[in-house]
Amino acid sequence: MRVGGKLLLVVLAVAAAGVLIGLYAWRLTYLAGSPAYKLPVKTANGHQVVDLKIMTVAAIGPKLSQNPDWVSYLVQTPKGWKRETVWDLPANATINVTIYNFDGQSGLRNPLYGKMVGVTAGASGASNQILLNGKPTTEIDPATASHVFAVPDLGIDVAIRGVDDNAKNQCGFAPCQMQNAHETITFTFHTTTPGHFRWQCFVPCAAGWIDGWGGPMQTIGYMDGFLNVKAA
Ligand SMILES: [Cu+2]
Repeated sequence: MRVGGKLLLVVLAVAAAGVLIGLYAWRLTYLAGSPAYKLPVKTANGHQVVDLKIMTVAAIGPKLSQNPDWVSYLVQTPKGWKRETVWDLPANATINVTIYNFDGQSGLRNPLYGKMVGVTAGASGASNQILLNGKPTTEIDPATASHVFAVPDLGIDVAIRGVDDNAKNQCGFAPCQMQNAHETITFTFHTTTPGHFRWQCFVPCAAGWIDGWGGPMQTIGYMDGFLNVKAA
């Protein structure tokens, strides 16, 4: 074969590999594990507001996943709690978040993630704070963390305190009921420009996986997702 022919083959092989890798990454980030859920938008004084209610559970259970023992996030929709972690949100909007956490305490490896960053607490509007069961909180003991809701590109980090080991009436698997032991976390953040922003948990909470980072920690639809911030 002439040199030119060999070169052409190499170029084609590299291009094909690039396309396959691109498709794999696209599938992983846009499709795998979770369809996108478009949150209902309200308008208050000409400003767009979204109420985002989410739940974190120790085990998703057999009704909502083929991996019933995987740890997971869920979102509240008009059709009930869904294992969907890709959320469509409007740009330049206020997002009021409520997290009901039914899972126990795993602990953070990096204590820095125990601090609340990039969010405000309730009506007071105090920055870098959340309300933990109604109480303004700037950080939690990293050892008590159950999960983290972090959006690195938006500078957001919220540590979610876990349910005490001795709490009564703990939830077995999702969807959990409000009478089950839980912690309630509320906070507000703002979207600005449109974009596709990754969010994820930073507590190595995947029980049974190497260092707690496999399975649900790296699969969209469990401990990771995306905010699709879209122009109105
Ligand atoms: Cu987690």
